[in-house]
Amino acid sequence: MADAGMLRFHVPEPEVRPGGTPDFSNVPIPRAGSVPRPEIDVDPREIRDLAFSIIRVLNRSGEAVGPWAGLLTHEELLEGLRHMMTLRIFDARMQMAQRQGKTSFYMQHLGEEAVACAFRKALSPGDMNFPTYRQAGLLIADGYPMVTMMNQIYSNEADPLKGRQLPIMYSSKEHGFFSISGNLATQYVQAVGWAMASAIKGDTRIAAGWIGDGSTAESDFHSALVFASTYKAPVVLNVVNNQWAISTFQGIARGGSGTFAARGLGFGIPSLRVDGNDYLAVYAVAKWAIERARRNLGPTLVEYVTYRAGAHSTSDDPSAYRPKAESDAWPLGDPVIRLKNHLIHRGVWSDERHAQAEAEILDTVIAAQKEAEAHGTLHSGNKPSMRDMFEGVYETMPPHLRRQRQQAGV
Ligand SMILES: Cc1ncc(C[n+]2csc(CCOP(=O)(O)OP(=O)(O)O)c2C)c(N)n1
Ligand SMILES: [Mg+2]
Repeated sequence: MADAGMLRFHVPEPEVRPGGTPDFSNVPIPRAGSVPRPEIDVDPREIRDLAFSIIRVLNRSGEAVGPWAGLLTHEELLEGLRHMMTLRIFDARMQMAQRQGKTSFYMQHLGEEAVACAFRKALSPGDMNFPTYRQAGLLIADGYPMVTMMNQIYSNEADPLKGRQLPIMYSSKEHGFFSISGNLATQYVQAVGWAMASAIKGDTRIAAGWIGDGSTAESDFHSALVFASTYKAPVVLNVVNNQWAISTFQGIARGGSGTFAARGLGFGIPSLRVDGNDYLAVYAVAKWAIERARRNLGPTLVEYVTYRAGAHSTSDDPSAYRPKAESDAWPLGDPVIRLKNHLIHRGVWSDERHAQAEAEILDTVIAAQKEAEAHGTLHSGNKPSMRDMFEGVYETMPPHLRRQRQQAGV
């Protein structure tokens, strides 16, 4: 008999809870090199499979294989490795600074370094990112000064944003890093709008929108896809699937669609999944998508399959919702170790040189930290003026703000 009677709805459940044994055996991982590389001007209907696969270049022996390999020189890869190592060490120092009370808040990128670092290398100067809080790699890989990032984190007198933004919500027009909005998914509509404006102006600059797996549940994600697909906006739509949205596993936002990339298919947007822990694969797919945008072939949706190895933020404790060793079981490994092994395999790197580079980078980060702390931290040193609170929003300050500023005596 049919199941009549009381209605039910379905709440997806993660496979494993804290105390359980991590298990990713249900995550299909295609062989490196096995996914074809379509022509840039391919008809999106011919590559629907790519929304359900994972493009990978680095295999388990550290070799770069398949049609997406071969785009970067040794020097470029060594630079990429240095960017990821810098971001990781920067994160470790700032995480510690938060524990020491020098800032109220910090967010790490542990395990996800390849995504933003490699993407940045595929962009051209003038292109604009609309990032979330987990893409500081875009700045590091573009040579943005670490001292300036730290000044922002400390909200000190040299903070270019004058203490008006949450720590880690950087902003740099020159480095193609649009001011971060804490309201997730707004980045998507803004990126599509900026891209359309660039086209309306007859410019050559493209935009990149950034979103996490969890935030794809926001309606802004879907609205952005409507506009991007209808108007063929010159934009790359990045979904960073790091498996978690704070304590919520990715199965909730993904629902029944199979993959996040598959969300793009209903809009006719070419949608690719890529190994987010593979610097070479991320770069190759980013290059492909960016070239499509630049050649007026429209938007591309890219899902980066990765894993958030650290806590969501300094306010989070992942042991409350996932097994402690889950990140060790993640089948796509660690992006820094994988690129390191590849470079060793190519004969241009070694464990000794890696250890030496780590020590050098740590020295550089500590020197930047000293310089930033000389300008002050959360509880020490000079602060931005209270007057700054009233500036920078309106071209002409409205009377009610002028009154408040007078009342504050600044
Ligand atoms: C619109 C909106 N809703 C809720 C939040 C609160 N919030 C901050 S981070 C976060 C989780 C986001 O997860 P995901 O999109 O997967 O990004 P990740 O942190 O994993 O990079 C939530 C719900 C927010 N900042 N904005
Ligand atoms: Mg996430």
